[in-house]
Parts: sequence; structure tokens; C-alpha cells
Amino acid sequence: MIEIDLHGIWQLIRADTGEITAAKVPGDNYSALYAAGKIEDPYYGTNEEAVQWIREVDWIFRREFEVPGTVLSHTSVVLTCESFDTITGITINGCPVGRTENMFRRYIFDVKGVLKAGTNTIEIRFFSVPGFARERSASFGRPFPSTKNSKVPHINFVRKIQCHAGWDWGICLLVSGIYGECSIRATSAGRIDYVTTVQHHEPGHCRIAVTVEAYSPVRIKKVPLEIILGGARIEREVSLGAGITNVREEFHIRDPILWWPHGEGAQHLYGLTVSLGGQRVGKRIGLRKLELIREADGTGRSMMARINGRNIFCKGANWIPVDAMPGRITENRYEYLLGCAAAAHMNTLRVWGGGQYESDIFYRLCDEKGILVWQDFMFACMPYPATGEFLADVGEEAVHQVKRLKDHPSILLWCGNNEVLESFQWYEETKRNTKFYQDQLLKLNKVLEKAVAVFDPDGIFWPGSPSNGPEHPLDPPQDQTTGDIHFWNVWHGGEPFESYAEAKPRFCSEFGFQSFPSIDCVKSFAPEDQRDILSPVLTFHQRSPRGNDIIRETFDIYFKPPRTFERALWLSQVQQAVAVKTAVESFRSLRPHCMGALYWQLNDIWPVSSWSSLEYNGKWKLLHYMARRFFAPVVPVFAARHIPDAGELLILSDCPFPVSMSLTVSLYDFSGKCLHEETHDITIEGPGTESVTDLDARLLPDKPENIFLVLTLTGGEKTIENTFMFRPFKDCSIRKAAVDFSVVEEKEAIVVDLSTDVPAFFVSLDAEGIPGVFGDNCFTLLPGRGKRIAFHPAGKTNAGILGKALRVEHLGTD
Ligand code: BMA
Repeated sequence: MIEIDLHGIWQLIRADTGEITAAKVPGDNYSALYAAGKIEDPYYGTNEEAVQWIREVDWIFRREFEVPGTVLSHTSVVLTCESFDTITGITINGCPVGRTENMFRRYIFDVKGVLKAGTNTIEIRFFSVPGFARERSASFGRPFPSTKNSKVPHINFVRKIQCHAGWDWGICLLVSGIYGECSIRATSAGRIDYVTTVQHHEPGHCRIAVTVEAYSPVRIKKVPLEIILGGARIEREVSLGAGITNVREEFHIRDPILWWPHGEGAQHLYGLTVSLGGQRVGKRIGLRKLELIREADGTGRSMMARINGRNIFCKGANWIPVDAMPGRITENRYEYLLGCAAAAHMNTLRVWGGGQYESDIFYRLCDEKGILVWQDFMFACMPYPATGEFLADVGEEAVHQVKRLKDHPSILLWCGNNEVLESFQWYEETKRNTKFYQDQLLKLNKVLEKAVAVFDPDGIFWPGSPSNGPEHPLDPPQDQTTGDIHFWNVWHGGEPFESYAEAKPRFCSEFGFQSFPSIDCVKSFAPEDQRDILSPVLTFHQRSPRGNDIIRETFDIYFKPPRTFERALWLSQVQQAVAVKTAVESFRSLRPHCMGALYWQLNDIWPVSSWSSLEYNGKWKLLHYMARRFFAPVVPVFAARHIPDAGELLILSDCPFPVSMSLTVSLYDFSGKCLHEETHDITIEGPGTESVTDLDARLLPDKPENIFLVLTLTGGEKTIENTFMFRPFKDCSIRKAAVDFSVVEEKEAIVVDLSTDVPAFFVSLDAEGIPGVFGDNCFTLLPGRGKRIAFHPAGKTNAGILGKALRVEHLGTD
């Protein structure tokens, strides 16, 4: 096999003017134009509007490449086009070689007849998407609604990342570009298109069937094949027919070392290498038995992942694409974001259906970090046209993605779409003619389900998110007795945080609350005169209808109004953290009725006000710090029964093994005086919710606004604290606190020493302008019990610099 990689620097040509710009591949046209100084940063201010003309124009990527004469002597010479975004016509030396219309497919075109020895020219014309979408929709023959999140209509007719057209947290940049493999490959010995495995587990033993899918244009009698798995090797000669040949071999591993999700055990991976006629393909697989348990029970049906026989509570968040300009995405950013997810004890991410099947590095890192992937197929929030042509295209897409991804031990399930069924209640057309659109959805799902059934026979197909399950694919979702739900009564539905405790989902795959980004992030997109939450630029960087109003109205319910812009940014993050914490503590306490809590959303695609816990620039919002505590394996919580009088003290555990700890229950008044303290020694045998004791209502004074509760759990890996108040924060007698801090340089780290005169709440450290992560943040500080918090800078810094930049906020500054 000879391979010519076509990644590198190409010419980007604006088709209507012929203007040329250098462009990096993998990359996109917006990133190239920005890098060349031809457009302003689309993320700054309101620049998005000024760069919309780009989507109306065709763009050509062109480059020259050298072809050695030996290439042409091979029987098969192909061009591989992976993740071409989106509608393209490709020529080599002026001869058409193929078209792409789906960025989620991998196209392989025969180019033997058009190449010549020496210098060749490839041109890829990326056609303007809005016109294509319009035409496709018109040819459908009846009105077909598309999401209002999108600034470009009919995006459901284009197999492109749907949120490129804008979303309720996303900028609209209809980028064109190449993000995956783009290469010429020549061989006379067949080529490997896919290597897939199927595992069969028995006690102490795992049988692994390896399938090598090989292609050859002609019949070949003898090709050497070698497969190595772990320490075992199979070597033989195989014959290939003209077209596709599947070669199967079997391995037996005794006492396999199993792969476990994060928090449950280690992530052992076995190396698998296949060599066929000089081509070599390598991957790493994890051995694990996967089940989705949906047993009938007293309330309905369970919705629970079981890995290697162990029930797993899925804790995590929803994942959207890393950047609206794909040219800005690097491996480091994946490593960083997934590292942050694991640091917050997440064991599951949902790759949301309005984005993309992620790049290889994403799944590799999820395998390594033990993060399960709920993998949506890429359909979201609107109906999709089930024409023969569309379904054939999507069928190719699904088969490719299933074969490509199925061997990652992190893949938990394949889900048909995001909120497509639900969206039928949102549009006039779908409401009027629901049956027609339901039929379209059933046809689409049949294609997806078949791809999973055939190519990932042990894989799990879930009809959509949310869904009541495959038994009831058209039932209105959001049933709390079965399936997964998206709980948006809080935020979109305008209900108070307390509603989270009333929800009883089996698996909550979406819920969330927005915040503003930090001042660092705001500075990256808003000029100084726009640093106000009502300013045009801040409003522009908010895409949820009424988003900023909801944030401000919620301040009034729980907090005192913030006095400054910076304070409002900070308070919005406290508020978001409290909302999501309330939800997660409640959902976790329902275990085993509820076995999943994935908040919306982990990351941001551009700098914006949103539901994310990580800002576009990677900075941890207070929610992410809070998540590291509320997703911890063992957490003490107060579950109010009759708000605000009494409740139960619970320990929530996901620990697969017994843990012995002690829980200290302390009631304080707001001067810091301890009114009552008791300690319980507890052993928790396994995962579940343990009721420690009731908080005796008699301990509460007549005026619950005068006290607060601190739960301290010690004995595990770390001490976990959790604070509760019995009235909305604004009505509690929180005092003005003088929080003192100093920054010291220790051998290993820079640390911040904090102390206070009276209790201080949601004490938050912000190293303005210095990227890095604190050891803890957004916590309660009690007098006489100072805290020492480490700072882990992303780059080089020192105590002096941090000391100058550090800002400390907390509730009691009024
Ligand atoms: C959901 C998602 C997204 C959306 C988010 C916030 O339900 O599936 O479509 O961005 O809520 O509104």
C-alpha cells in the first residue's frame, strides 16, 4: 500500500471572484479567511453578521501533489474523502472523480484513470449550502418545517452538523471544509476498509471474533494476513474476491482483564493489529460485557446500564462540537475537555444529535478515561425527510459510523436522534399532520436500527432521546416510569429549582440552567463599553429566547440583586451551580429508580451565555467545581421533606465496594455559632442511598432563616462538605463577612489561604486572566476553619502574579 496524504496547505479560492487564500487542511474556510486577516474574528462583538456572505458563495479548495510512477502500476488507486463538509464536486487534473453530499460518510473514489506520474492538481468545489437546502426542500413537494434555532432554513435536508446553522447556544457559521482523511492510496493486494470485533463473555473467558473487511477491484488468490490481539497472533494467507471480502478469525482470551467505566475499575485496553498485503490497521479494544437493563418493575421499566454485570449510575453531561470553526479544534482541546469531565467524576457523555459523530481522538480518550458514550445519530429537533434518496444516504452514513465506532468500549448505546419525536408538537405542519411525520421517523429509525443490528449485533439501539423505549416508539416521551426524559420544567418551563425534587425520572438525559460566562470570557468578545448584561453585545451572545431575562428573574427569587456587572456574571454562575446541584442530588438519591443524570451541557462552541459548565476558553464555571463535588462517589445530602422544616439526611454512594465513613451534622447560626452537632459512623455496603437519620424538626428554631446546616463526610478519599439553608438565600440572615486571603508559593503548588470572621457562602476564587483550575471553589467558609486551596495553572505563573489577579466573591458582601 502506498499512501499520499493530502493534508497540508491548500489554496482556498472564492469561486465568484477567484481570490486566493492559503488554507490549512484539516480545516475550514472561515478559519482560513480569519487566519489570513481577510475577515474579523467571527466570535467578537456582533461580527457573526458581517461574515454571513461567506455561506452564499461557492468555495474551492485546490492543491497540487506529486504522484510517483509506482502508484499507477497498482490495480487499485483511490481517493478517500472523510468528513468533507458538505456538498462538493471533486476533480483531479480537470476530470470529475466524485461528489460528496454527506459529511458523516466516508467516500472512496477510484482515481486510477485520472492520475498521472508527476504533478497532479485536485480541486474540490464546496457548493453554497442554503441554496442546496432550499432546492432539496422544494423538491420534497410539501412544506417541511425546520428548527427555529437555525438561521438557515431547511438544514434538515443537508447532512451537515445541524448546529452550524445556529442553535440556542450557537453561532451560525455555515463553514465549508475538510476535517477527516483526505488521501490517495494505491495497492494491488486489497485494502482494509474496516476491522471490527464481536466479544462473547463467559466466566473466566472471552471469545473475540475479528472481521476484516477488505476490498479489491480484482480477484486475488493469495494475500498474507496477520492479526495480533494482546499476545496472540494468527497468520495465514487469504484470497480476496473482486469487491468486498469479509475475513473472520477468532481469538480466545482466558481470564480477560476487563474494561471498566471511570470510578468502577481500570480501563484496560488490548492492542489489535491487522496486516493485509502490506497495509496495517491498529486499534485498541476493551473487553466488557454491556447490557441495558429494562426490566418491568413496580413503577414501569428500568433504564440502566450494566457493565460486566455491575449496575452503573450514568453521571455526566451532554457534549456538543468543540468549536463552530472546525479549523480551531486540536487534539489538546479534546484531551483537556475530557480530562475536565473525568476530573468531575463523570462516567458518561452524550454526544448530542445536532452535532457530529466525533473524531477518533474523542472516542480513544473516552476509552482511556472510562467515559461511556451515549451516541446519538445526527438528527435533532425537527422532522427529517424519509425519501428513498435520503434514507439510502443515511443508511451509508449509519453503517459507516457503526463500523467505525462500535469497537470502542466506551460506546454505551446508539440513539436515533435528539428530540425529533418531541418536535412534532412544535410546528404547525407536524401538529396538523402528525401521522405523516411519524411515518417518516419510523422509516428513518428502521434504517438506523438495522445498521446497528447488522454491524453491532451486541450494540443497543435506543429510538431517540427522550423516548419511552423501543416498545413504544411513538408514545409521547417524557414518561417518568420508563425510558429517558429531558427535564426542562426548570429553565424553559419557568418552574423553580424545587421542581427538580418532584421529578422522578428513570434516566434524565438532559436538564440544565444557564449562566453568563466569566469576565475573562466576556473580555474576549465584548469591548469595554459593552460590559453590561443588557448591552447589545451581551444580548447578541445569548441565543436562548428570554435567556438573560430568565437569569435575572431567577436572581430575584433566590438572591439579592447583584450590584455590579461582574457580580451579576458571578451570581449567575452560583445560581446555575445551585440549580444543577439540586437536580443531581435528587436524581442520584432516587437510585435505583433513576440510573442516569446527564446535565445540559458540558462545553461551549463559541464564547456565549449558555448552560455549559466549561466556558469556550476552557475555564471552569462554578458549576463544574460543584459537579466535582455532587458527582463524587459518596456524597452527603439533605433531602427536604416539608420544605423548609424537616428532612432526611442521606448518603448517596456509587462506590462498588463497602465504605466506612463518618458524617458530622452541624447546625450553625449566621454568626458562626454551632448550635448542634452530632456525628454518625456509617458503613455503606454498596451503591445506593442510605438514610442516616431525620433532621429533627425540634432542632430547628422558630425562624429557620437564622440557621444553616453543614454536612461533613470524612473517611473516604476526601472530605466532602455540603451546605444547606432552610429559606431562599436572600431571606436568610447571612451577614457581611470579611474574607481574608493570602497567596503562598509552596514546593508543589501555589496555594490560597482563606479565613473569615463570620460564615461566608459560595466563596469563589477567580484568577482573572490566568488560565488554571483551583483545587476547590464555590464553597462555605466558616470562622475558625480556614481553607487552603491549591491553584493549578495551565502555564507558568507565581504567587505574586496570582495574588494580584485573584478576586474573591461570596454571598455576604452586602
Ligand atoms: C435541548 C437540546 C438542545 C438545546 C437545549 C437547550 O433539549 O436537545 O436542542 O440546545 O435543550 O435548549
